[in-house]
Amino acid sequence: MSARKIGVTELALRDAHQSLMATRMAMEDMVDACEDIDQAGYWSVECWGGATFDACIRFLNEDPWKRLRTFRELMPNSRLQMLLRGQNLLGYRHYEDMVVEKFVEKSAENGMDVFRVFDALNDPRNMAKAMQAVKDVGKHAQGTICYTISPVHTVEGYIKLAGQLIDMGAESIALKDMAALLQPQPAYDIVRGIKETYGDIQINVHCHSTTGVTLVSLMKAIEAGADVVDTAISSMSLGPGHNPTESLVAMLEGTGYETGLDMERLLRIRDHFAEVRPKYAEFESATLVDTDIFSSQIPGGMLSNMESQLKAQGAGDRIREVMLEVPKVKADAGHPPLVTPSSQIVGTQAVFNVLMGRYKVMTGEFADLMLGYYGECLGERNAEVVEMAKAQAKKDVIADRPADHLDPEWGALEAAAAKLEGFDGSAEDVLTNAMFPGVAPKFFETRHEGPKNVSKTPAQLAAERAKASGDRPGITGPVQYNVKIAGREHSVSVEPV
Ligand code: PYR
Repeated sequence: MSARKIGVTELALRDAHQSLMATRMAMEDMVDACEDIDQAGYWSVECWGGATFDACIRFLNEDPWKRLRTFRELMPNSRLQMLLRGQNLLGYRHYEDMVVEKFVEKSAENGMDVFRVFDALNDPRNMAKAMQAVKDVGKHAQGTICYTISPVHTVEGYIKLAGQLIDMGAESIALKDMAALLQPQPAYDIVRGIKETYGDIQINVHCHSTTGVTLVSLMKAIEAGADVVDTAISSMSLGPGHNPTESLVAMLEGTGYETGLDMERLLRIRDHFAEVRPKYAEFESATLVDTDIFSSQIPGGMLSNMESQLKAQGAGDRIREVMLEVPKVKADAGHPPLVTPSSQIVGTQAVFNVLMGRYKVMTGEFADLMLGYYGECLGERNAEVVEMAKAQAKKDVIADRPADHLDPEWGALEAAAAKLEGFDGSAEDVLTNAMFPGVAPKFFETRHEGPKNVSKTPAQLAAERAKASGDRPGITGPVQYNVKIAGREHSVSVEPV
């Protein structure tokens, strides 16, 4: 009997560098790998969306729309895939429906094929418009289940959500595990349950690797019928990132499943990123494996955010207290999964609670979360905290779709962009400014200077570290040391690199 083909989505060009190196990878460090990626036989190549758009204009002086067009040109044979935050697009607030339609239309026009649409609260109403817009432009609409663990989240609940996404017209379902919480057995049960309930809908499984258990989860999901799994080439994998593509290929040998990926191409892609990754070392987290996440449920990116907020307040030593506060805040909010933007909203409120007393000061975003302005969570919200949110925000609770409270805004967004120096008159620029009004004006002004590469060679990093620690600069010849090993003196000479 021939092996069942398992599709693979390669993450190196988006989520891998978002998770490993704070989304800083410059386009020039990716282009040389594109031909091999295009020819390796992936089901899709995730290369856009999530935080990459923000990082392009905030840190890299790079036009994200141009990045997409370049990927399209360099990978003509591949399905290009993006992560879309439902009604939030690639920003952090809800946009009115016409803006959602424009964004999807322009993304498709610039080369996008597969839209993985998610909502941080798993509220289908926040995904419906984006999914419809994707279908309207004839592209692949992938509905997403964000996986979390809580007293209100069950296998049956996830299966029911899959049904709602299918009713919305999803061409495939993504099971998205952004915090590496998806253990092998629930991976099996959810995938099996969806297949048994709804027949042969395509299921894509996305796991991070931080807890160390999820390569096994991918195997169990495949045994349960998953069709496509997400991995990152080994030199861009593990830690807060994802499982290695080559390990998946090797794991499947002799199992009756195969990826059909071209190993020679994979090795070339691996070698390319093995050269690139060390240049971004200063952006990497030290975490390799962390099983505390099963209790704290704090994804890696969220932890580093909270650490920097605490440090800015001179309270860097209070991170443990904040980590204990996060699950309480999450429960008060009705157990939302922690993913952009709920992870930032819950994390920042946990920091405020620790520094100022529980809910003494609420962020506007947390009050909105408690009052329904981000949508509905599966769990009940803490009624006492809802009352505090009403009093602090001077707003009422809403129960209908949050975007229904927004007035048409495309005209105003066009007018706002038209006033900016460097605005190129395109709908793409209007969208860039709509999503990042605090960053886009400066980017439009400096765009003509071209992209910036913020990476550093290992030698540059070593020199900077030496300077910061007050080492003598300019050592050019060997340095002689006397070292004692097992009581005997040895003289060693160390050459600078
Ligand atoms: C993002 O929204 O950027 C994620 O990667 C979840």
